Amino acid sequence: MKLYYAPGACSLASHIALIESGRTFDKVKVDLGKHQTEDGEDFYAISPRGYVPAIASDDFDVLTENPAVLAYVADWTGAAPKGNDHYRMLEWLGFIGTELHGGYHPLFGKDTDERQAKAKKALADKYQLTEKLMDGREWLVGDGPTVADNYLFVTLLWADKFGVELPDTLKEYRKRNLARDSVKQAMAAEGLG
Ligand SMILES: N[C@@H](CCC(=O)N[C@@H](CS)C(=O)NCC(=O)O)C(=O)O
Repeated sequence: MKLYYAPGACSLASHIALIESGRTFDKVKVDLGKHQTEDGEDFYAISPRGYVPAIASDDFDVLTENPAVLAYVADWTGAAPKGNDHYRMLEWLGFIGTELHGGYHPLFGKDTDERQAKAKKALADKYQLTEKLMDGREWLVGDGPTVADNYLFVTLLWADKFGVELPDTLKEYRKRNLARDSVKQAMAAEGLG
């Protein structure tokens, strides 16, 4: 079982979940600029999509796309939401992937100042919506963290990095996540401070 990741990228959400699963796994760092693994392999030859997260396991030569990878690993943690909560989790994964993660693309790459300012404002609005949808709850689904929280949390690290305005409740939520053992371990393993 292998996780292809880049430090601080969205693959951190899967990394956290893998630690929680208690399973043994190898991690392979990918240079996203060169699309090359740390062993010098062409990452496109491993995963034609060329992005992380990607997982190789007994079940899949390669499995990609955050919602699929996260739902797959969630099943290993023994704490994956069941019944209606399962669909709530998928709903959140869709929202985080498209509305939040997707909103960062102008900030990740080179873009004009104007477009980047517009992206930050749009993201700030989406985080206001996130706060409203959370409706005062500590976690996105049920009583504890799920893979959807891992993914939202990673985007909140990016919010900090790029100066996206956040509601206070999400700053608290980010702190709550930073206090989780699995989050601390994954961040330390990725060399994040
Ligand atoms: N649609 C993919 C997007 C994943 C993605 O954007 N990964 C970024 C890191 S957060 C990446 O690997 N970018 C490098 C690239 O696209 O070449 C998913 O949801 O998993």
